[in-house]
Amino acid sequence: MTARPTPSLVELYDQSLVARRDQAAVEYDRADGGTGSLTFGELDERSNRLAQLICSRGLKQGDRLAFYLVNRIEIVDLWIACVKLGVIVVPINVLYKEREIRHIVNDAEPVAVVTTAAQKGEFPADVKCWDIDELTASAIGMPNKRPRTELRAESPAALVYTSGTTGASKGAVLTHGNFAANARAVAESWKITSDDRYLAALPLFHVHGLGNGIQTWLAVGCHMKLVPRFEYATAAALFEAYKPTLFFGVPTMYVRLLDVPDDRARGIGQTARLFVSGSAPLPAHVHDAFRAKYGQMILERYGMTETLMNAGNPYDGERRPGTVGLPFPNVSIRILAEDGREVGVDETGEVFVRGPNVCDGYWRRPDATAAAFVDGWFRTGDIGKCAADGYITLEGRRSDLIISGGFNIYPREIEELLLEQPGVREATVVGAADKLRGEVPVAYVVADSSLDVAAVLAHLRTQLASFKIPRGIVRVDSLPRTALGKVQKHLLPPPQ
Ligand code: MCA
Ligand code: AMP
Repeated sequence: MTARPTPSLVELYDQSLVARRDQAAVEYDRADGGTGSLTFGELDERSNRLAQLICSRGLKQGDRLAFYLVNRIEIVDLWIACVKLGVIVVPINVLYKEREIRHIVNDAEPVAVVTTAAQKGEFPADVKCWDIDELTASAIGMPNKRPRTELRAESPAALVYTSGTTGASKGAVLTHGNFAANARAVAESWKITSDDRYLAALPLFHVHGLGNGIQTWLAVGCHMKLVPRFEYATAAALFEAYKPTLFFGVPTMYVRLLDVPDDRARGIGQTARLFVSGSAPLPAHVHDAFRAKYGQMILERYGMTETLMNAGNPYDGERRPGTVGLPFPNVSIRILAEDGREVGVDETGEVFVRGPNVCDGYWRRPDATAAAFVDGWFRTGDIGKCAADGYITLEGRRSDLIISGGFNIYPREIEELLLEQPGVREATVVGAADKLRGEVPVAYVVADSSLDVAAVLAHLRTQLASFKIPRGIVRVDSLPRTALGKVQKHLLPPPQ
């Protein structure tokens, strides 16, 4: 399998859209409260019609089209239609507010952002929005004809915004080849076949849900149940009703699933085949508690927006809690010391990655792209070590990135907003440990006595996605700094 050349995504999807056209492909929640279902052939046809519509609106290969939507089947139609056209998809986190959206829209310059009529209000007035319901209704009248596009493994498929090891958010250019290579490696590593039933609860605007979930489903032609989002109050009932064999989640979801009563958890564990965790560290005690309750060892893996999947615990071998396992098929990993020397066994250094999964670089940012690669190896900014038997353990990051519920938070973005507030003289934001979300942001400020904390938080709520809002604003007399003026975040008092 590994020797096969990497195809474009259209070739990969045809193993399902064409070869399995009469098979049930997906079940989803309809707007009227009912359940919808489609075969692979119907998905092929819907995406052909939508592609014709997008084309008739003037988009051509290489143009960008963004979406800002909670999970729904039309994102799948849109994705496949854009893939067939060579149009580059720009997913936007649906929790983002106008300021965060504006940055992505200004940078990616999409022809339009596909959203709902209700959510249009989140957008700057000058951004062209297309209503997804109107788009879907108009597509019905278009011909069921595949667009003719010359696609190769190098053709860009998506621009996914992430901050890498530095501050401002940049678009990682992910190609057809990146997604296809990753889908094959995921399917091979986790033995995913057309017999599987995949429960898709991860948001489709991030590569965990979009890259691993959607691509692997379309590559192998298994069945998928797509839900708007992971709701822990109804999660157990959802598992019992659908009986998935396969579930991909972030650690917060697994912490939530520990609340399910033992007898129900045991039943869910018996019908499932594989639970995968990633996007943030899975605490070893959650791994152990999940095993005791569900009778299933969670498979933890390590990925990144820019590189899709890098490493994972083995399907058949030992799934070692606290580690991210071994490099994925065709992916090479090395760990380097500050001076560029390869470290020895169990020695800590920065993780570098190379392989067909690694993106081409950042959209219109040759400087950031050059800084991200060293001799052809992508620098992840993650700090880790490798045991004698090859298992990799992540120990931290070079940047002060905070990951909360699997969503990334860059302290600098919040710090800059805090410094604009009247009365704030200095500000820093750190990640405080949180049992459920892994980490949550907490701000420390040096401020005048006039500071109105409630007003500051209310202002931040208008500017930032909910997961970025500090859980507390701690007033301090001064921030601990090095002789060079850099804040020593580890010396701050713990939040109360
Ligand atoms: C949360 N909210 C959402 C979603 N998640 N809204 C729409 N879609 C979502 N997926 C909103 C809720 O409506 C609520 O809004 C607020 O966020 C908090 O929700 P709550 O249920 O209380 O939160 P939770 O119990 O902490 O659960 C959140 C979650 C969510 C379901 C675990 O954090 C999540 O979906 N995380 C996945 C992130 C992800 O896919 N990361 C992958 C990045 P309000 O506040 O307005 O009431 S890619 C990556 O990292 C690399 C490649 C890798 O390795 O995979
Ligand atoms: P993102 O840029 O949003 O894709 O986030 C990627 C980052 O998430 C990686 O660089 C890691 O720091 C972190 N990450 C992903 N998977 C894991 C994991 N299993 N354990 C620890 N950190 C992880």
